[in-house]
Amino acid sequence: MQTKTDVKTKFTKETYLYWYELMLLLRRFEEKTGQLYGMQKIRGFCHLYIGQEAIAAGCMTATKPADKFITAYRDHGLAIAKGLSAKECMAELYGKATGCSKGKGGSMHFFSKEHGFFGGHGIVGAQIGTGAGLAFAEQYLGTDNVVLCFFGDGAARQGILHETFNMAMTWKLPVIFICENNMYAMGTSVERTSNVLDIYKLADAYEMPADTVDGMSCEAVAEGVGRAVTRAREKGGPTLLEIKTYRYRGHSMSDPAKYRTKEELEEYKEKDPINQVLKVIQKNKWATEAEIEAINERVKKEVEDCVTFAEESPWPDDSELLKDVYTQADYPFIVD
Ligand SMILES: Cc1ncc(C[n+]2csc(CCOP(=O)(O)OP(=O)(O)O)c2C)c(N)n1
Ligand SMILES: [Mg+2]
Repeated sequence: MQTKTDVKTKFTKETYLYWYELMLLLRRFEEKTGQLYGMQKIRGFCHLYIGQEAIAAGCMTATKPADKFITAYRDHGLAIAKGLSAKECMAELYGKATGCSKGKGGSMHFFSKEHGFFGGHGIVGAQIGTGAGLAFAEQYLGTDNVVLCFFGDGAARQGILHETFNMAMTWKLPVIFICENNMYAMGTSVERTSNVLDIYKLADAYEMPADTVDGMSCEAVAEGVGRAVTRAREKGGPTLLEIKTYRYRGHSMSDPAKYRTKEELEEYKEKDPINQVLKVIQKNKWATEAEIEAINERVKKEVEDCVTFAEESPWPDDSELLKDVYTQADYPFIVD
């Protein structure tokens, strides 16, 4: 039998409770998103993060609010983790004026400069170069902020990765490249896209430090990303982390996911990060069943409230159509 000491970890009770509530919110928000998509309340491209939540939770523990995140189109989880409200995110999914991108971005283009969340990008791999650019800005301005630049296993096969790795290492930019390897790019498995199956090894050609991380474990993510963040903050330059994860749902809302087996999916669900974190809380008696129920109810209400908010919000005004398409940048650039 496992004793109380066996389940002690180096993370605190508060961290586990934070992870539990955050991941539950991400899960319930997206389950609701899936339902609303089926009801045609939400339209257009939409990719769910369900199964990958431990990456968002662990990365939050490893960073500070002034650090920046940038990711691809599977962006709901990282955006909410970074501090965007469920309300402004749901409103964005509805295309309403109160959305985080004023209803003009939709699922793939969540954005909040205020929260240091720089998208939400639909072009596979494009954010790898932009992420290094954000890190260049931090270095140029002399801050100790770092950038977490997320991309998928499919994006790792794009040429921009190599040009960016080369410059990021040359200039020792404060960027952590995080490849969320969920084993598939749409319906194409990693094995079918390259001879190099260990994506972290792509860093070798640039002498960039690299590691693999268990993406179903918040602890492993917080520790692995934490080491890379410390290196970047101390001017040691970039790191490539290959975080091994799994998406429970299809690539997008129209994917029946026939390219993988039920057994493979079940294998990952057994390692579900929300259940893992809940077990640690329960074994350590860090919350009573009533307290856990209160968290569950709080999350349920937050999701209900964000749907009401989105439903009741106005559509963007016609005058918004051509706004925010281009912007005048100050020379050389300002990131405030
Ligand atoms: C440049 C470009 N090529 C192709 C596409 C079409 N596309 C959209 S998602 C995707 C798969 C990317 O998979 P991965 O990087 O593993 O991310 P995941 O969806 O697994 O999170 C592709 C090929 C695109 N959006 N952009
Ligand atoms: Mg993938």
